[in-house]
Amino acid sequence: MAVHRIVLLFSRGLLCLACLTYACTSEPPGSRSVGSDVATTQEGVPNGSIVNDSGYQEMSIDTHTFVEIPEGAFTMGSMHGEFKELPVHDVFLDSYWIAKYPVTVAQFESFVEVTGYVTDNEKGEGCWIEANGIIRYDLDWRYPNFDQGLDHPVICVSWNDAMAYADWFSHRYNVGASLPTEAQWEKAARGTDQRKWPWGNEPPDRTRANFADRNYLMAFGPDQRNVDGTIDDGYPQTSPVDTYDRGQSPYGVFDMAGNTIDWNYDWYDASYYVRSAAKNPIGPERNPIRRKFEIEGGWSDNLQRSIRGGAWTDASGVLSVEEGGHSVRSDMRERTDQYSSDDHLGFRLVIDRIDRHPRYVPASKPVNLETGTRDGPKRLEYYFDYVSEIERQLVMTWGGTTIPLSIRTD
Ligand SMILES: [Ca+2]
Ligand SMILES: [Ca+2]
Repeated sequence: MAVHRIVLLFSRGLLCLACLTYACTSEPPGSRSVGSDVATTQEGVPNGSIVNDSGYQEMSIDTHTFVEIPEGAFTMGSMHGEFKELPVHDVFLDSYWIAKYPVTVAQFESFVEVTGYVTDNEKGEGCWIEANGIIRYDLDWRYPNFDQGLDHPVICVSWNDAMAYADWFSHRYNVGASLPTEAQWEKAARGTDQRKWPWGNEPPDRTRANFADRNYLMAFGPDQRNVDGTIDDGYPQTSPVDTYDRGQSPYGVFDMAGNTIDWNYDWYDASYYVRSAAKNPIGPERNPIRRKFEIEGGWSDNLQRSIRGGAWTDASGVLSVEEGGHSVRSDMRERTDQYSSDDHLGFRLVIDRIDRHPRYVPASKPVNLETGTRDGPKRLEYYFDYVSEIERQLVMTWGGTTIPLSIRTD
């Protein structure tokens, strides 16, 4: 039995525990109870933690490193992006610990070796391969159409897969791990001063982030995502998670801009900021909109989850609306069906004390909304047209005009 480094606690001054082996996993997944073997310093800081170069507490759980984001308010959303980033609003968050890096190929491989876990991709959902603009059913996280080092972020994993990893991690180390809420993610990325990118307001350069740069352009040619061919960030696809030292967030968190876009916990709702809770928001209870897919007939649950931070396939974020939401700006919001997998979509963990919504499992697996290629078939075109219609109406509503939605929201 392997011995692991000391674990953990929940918040400075709160409960803490030294957990040395696999054997301390008797609590159910997601448990917030960590026992009474408190292992803190006089100040309540967990033993084994350090102060990182940015001045924030950092602790290790096995191969995972977490940074403490102190409690307090920050300003979420932006005036320089798309309408779904509005309104700009203040949010108060309790302290939480967010992973310093995305989950790597090596870490996911360990999880699969121990559990035998099979991803949604491998169960038949396939993985979206951006360069080809197509779902591939013969590729998975082990080989997503290009070589990845073990220290690269794992990709071709769904939201369900990411939550399964979080459950396993929670059980194994007796902590309450999950995916970050949108608010937790955004605060960890941009801090409290409304900066556009984790490092500040200077546009991304070769030392800050991995995005669609000259290498991407040479490998795949121009596409609709505004490739910046003047910058060489060193990578046409994913990069090691600790590559961009100068791209760290104010808290010392890596890869919040680019490399892989991160799954967030929240159901995606373009208008959520209008009604978001002021403290510890966790997203809508359910995605409020059910969509009608005439081609399939009947109704399908909307299973879109929020994704944040942009990827190696995305624009630098210097542009605003023209980038279509696909950029590495820290306030950018995007979404993907929780069953789908992409070759530029990964995840990182968070540890907190916030109760989340009950896990939702659809009664029957809805149609795969993104089956097909970028140019067809018809179903995919219809899907994107439909989302655009929703968003256009929201803009008009916010502009002071009440527009009856043509969508049903039963
Ligand atoms: Ca790149
Ligand atoms: Ca990222």
